[in-house]
Amino acid sequence: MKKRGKNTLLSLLLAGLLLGGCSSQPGLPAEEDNADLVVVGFSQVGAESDWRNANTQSMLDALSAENGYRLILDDAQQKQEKQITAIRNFINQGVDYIVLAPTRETGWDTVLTEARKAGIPVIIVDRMIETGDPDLFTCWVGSDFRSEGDKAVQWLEDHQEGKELRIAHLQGSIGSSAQIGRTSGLDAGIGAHDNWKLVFRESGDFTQAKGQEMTEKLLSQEPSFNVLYSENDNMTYGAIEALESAGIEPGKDVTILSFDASSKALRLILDGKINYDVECNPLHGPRVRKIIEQLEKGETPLKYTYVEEVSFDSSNLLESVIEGRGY
Ligand code: GZL
Repeated sequence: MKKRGKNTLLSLLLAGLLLGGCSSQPGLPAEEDNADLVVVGFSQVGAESDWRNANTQSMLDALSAENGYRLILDDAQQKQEKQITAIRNFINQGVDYIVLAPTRETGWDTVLTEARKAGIPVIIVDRMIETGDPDLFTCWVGSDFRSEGDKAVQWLEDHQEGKELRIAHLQGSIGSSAQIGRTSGLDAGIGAHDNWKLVFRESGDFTQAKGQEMTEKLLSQEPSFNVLYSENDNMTYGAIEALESAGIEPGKDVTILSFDASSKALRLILDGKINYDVECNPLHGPRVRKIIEQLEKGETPLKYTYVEEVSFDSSNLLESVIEGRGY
């Protein structure tokens, strides 16, 4: 542990001595071997999607011991209360930095105030938090989710000109920035086109299983839809399962728009089963590492960093793009 953690390590060492032990007391935590590492507590949303797993791996690769870090990873299983507990544990452990990938936008002020009182910088990654006190976090790096939704709507305008669209909408985890932004883009599109009608809206919570379940519900309730707007690829995979089981050709009988643009989804574009996929880049590990390195040097990183993202359909997708994708 560096700086802040020394007090913690010192208190642990003293505790060991007072208990008749010495610095080699076997009961001392591994931290003794990590004296020079920057200790980072990372509260991750969960493992709900391929995107999330790629995001976790990117953080593990960037904040590795070889790179000078000890990363303490906590998987919140998509529950905010588990994230709040994890952050309090990081504070008690005296980590040097806290990285939070927030499940939802609201409900963070109390625990982030505790982190500030403990003098631990907080970096928000991926989704955004809603707070009246932006000083509760040092900086944020992630995506512009409204812009992602706008890209999908623009593609529909360009490729479905004048058609009567009956849109089924699979939302991500309700209250997450990704869901809020992508939904607001679609709502703006529907509001601007008299010939676009929303016929179904349910949350698939960004998982493949729930995406399939909600599409089965859609097929039973509103089979007249001709567009599926699915807020992440894993829900889209589940939806494709359900459509094909019902004898419906995804990408042909139903136009499918998806988000994340992971390799598996891009292959489905080449197979004609997904029509358009908006990239949401999960490889935040190097970006977070760069921010921490700036802070370690006493520099001030940008408060907000939006990552550059592109989109794909059959007109611009090459096999080479998929091969070099990394997730
Ligand atoms: C987006 C991220 C979303 C992805 C999903 O930045 O928060 O969460 O779109 C993931 O795949 O589950």
